[in-house]
Amino acid sequence: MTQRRATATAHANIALIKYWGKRDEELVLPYTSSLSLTLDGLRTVTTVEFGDLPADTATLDGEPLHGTALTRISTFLDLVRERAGLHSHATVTSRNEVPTAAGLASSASGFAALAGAAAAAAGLDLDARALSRLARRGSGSASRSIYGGLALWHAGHDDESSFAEPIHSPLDLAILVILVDDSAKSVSSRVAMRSTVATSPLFFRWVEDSARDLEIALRAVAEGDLATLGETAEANALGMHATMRAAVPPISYFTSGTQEALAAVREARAAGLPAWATIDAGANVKVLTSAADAERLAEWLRARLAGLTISVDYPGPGIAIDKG
Ligand code: 2P0
Repeated sequence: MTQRRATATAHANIALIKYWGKRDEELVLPYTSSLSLTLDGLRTVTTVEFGDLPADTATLDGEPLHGTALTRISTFLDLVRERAGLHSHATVTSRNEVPTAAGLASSASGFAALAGAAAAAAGLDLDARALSRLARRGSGSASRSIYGGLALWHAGHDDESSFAEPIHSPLDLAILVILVDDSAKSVSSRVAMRSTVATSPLFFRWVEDSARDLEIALRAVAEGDLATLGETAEANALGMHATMRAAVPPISYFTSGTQEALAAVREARAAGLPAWATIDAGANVKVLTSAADAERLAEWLRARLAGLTISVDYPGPGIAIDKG
């Protein structure tokens, strides 16, 4: 058969209102809608080439993938093959480019880039919404990395209604990453989410709070109200981590470094700097601020948290696809 090949580049995103918990594991339908900022810092570049091959193969940063990691890619490629009526296997070559924020390895940029490259290589002509829905099947947060800047992932109720879309705002935002720990996380977010939904008595209370948080955050985004956005984002993230601590057995991604960084962010705020923390499935602390204050805040935090690497990231672009 003729070989079909495409390359896609997608950037990581940080959720300000979080996704945590699936209503449907197969379709990756979340309990909550989420709001994120795509960053320029970390990007994944992925090439997919379908050809006359005995099996799918994949490399990440030059290392061949095996086991669960390869199976997850192959299962995702099956969705693309099914839609394109294609029966051939693929070679997937992927690299993570991390110029600034180490420790931010991201399944969001990874599956967004894989979705874009695989769909284009298979000859599927998908618009951004269809691509967001497809990327969601690989990893929920990848649905948001199709877009640059702020993106809202509507939880929806089925495959069709669960997609992300771009959100416009007068705010010029920035995110600082306080690198507390760059080792791999102890529990994958997929496993941790499942356990939180199944066992945490706080989970459904957080789902309710999250709907209200999203409303407040969207209004703040539209009105250019950074303080309200920041306060809401910080409360939403801390609430998400509280649901995990109440799971059986408890899950905590926080380390003493996380607590120290959180305290420093509170102190920066008390000193009059715009700074609000958010934390994902790991120990690192991300700090929402304005683009105008980002460098000054980074200097302040570096002085307060001597020894920790702090990088500054600005909003990044949506997915770029190169057919050929
Ligand atoms: C988020 N996280 O909204 C949340 C906050 C981590 C904490 O999305 O199982 O890798 O592949 O759909 O997208 C990480 O979860 O999970 C995540 P799957 P994903 O950014």
